[in-house]
Amino acid sequence: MAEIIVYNMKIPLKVPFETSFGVQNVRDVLLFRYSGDVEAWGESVTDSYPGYSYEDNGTALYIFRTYLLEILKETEDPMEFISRARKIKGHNMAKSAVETMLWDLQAKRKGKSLKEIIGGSKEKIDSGISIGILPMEKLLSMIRNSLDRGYKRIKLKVKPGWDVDVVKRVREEFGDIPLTVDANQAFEKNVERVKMLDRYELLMIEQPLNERNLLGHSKLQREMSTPICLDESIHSVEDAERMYEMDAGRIINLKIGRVGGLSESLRIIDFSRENGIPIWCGGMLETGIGRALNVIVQSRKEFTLPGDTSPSDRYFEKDVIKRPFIMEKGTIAVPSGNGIGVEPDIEFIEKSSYSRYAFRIG
Ligand code: OSB
Ligand code: MG
Repeated sequence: MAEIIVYNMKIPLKVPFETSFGVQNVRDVLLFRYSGDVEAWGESVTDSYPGYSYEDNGTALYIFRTYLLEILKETEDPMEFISRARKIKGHNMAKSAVETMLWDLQAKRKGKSLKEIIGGSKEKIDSGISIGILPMEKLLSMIRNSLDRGYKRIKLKVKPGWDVDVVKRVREEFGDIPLTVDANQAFEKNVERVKMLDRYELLMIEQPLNERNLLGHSKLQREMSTPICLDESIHSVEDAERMYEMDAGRIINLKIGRVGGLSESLRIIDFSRENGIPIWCGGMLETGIGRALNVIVQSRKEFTLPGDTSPSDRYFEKDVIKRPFIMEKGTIAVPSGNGIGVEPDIEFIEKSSYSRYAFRIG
């Protein structure tokens, strides 16, 4: 007998995370646990509010119990699962949570690390920090701290009215540090403001325009020398192909959940390598479970830029895994144990969850 247990739990963030689409003080976490011959885990990168994408924890749970559970009863092979799940439109984050749990399950049954299965070669990965919108003095002190702790790249969230002056001030204060900005689609009506950022030698400008506006990104890219990086626009390898053909972006932010799982992520990684497109791994304020997957995927040699992958204590007082991720000299060690290589603190998860659903599967 095996069962899937789904947990909802709220974990406070140490520092509020404000983006152009809202402020977040608490991470509303959605975890999937396979409990049978082995224990395996997946994290949905959705949250309680559909600000970054249309998916939220409610839709992810609904899609799981209504459609994905039936497919899971037919196959526990991650690639077979995700190919059968294609008939369900969208809901990539829900699919990814289940698919990645199955990758963990399969790797553990084979007694292998997921790193080995995906052909990862690095033992540690470079860490970058994504800092939300904060009052100026707090922002500057957080950047100072992050540089002191060894982060390899600083990313700032921007929105209209919190853009050029902020970047100018940060450049004045810190000189030529590796710096990027992320607009989360907010500049549709303020394209001129984005162009004004071109003189600050940013490594890239992430997602200035609406996720569906590839043409707009392409026009903007022609008028700027700073590379545009796409995040929300990329849901599949086909989207990456269109980005490349249209020159709508020159760098890819890969998020495993957003593209529907590890199988699709590997296709995007291959496409990036074959076409010389720099790729890096984004983050969604994951707990140690989703974080493990992000760290593992970055063990692939194609990831040449630091990701938005901070250690656990940048986000939470206590992570859901027994040995939280730590950073040393701006790097994080890649888990090499079986599966995703982290041990969830089940007692803590059980006691902290505000809801719990169990589904028997066989
Ligand atoms: O756009 O990259 C983004 C977090 C939540 C939603 C969207 C984004 C982010 C981040 C990543 O910037 C932060 C992190 O996980 O450290
Ligand atoms: Mg982003």
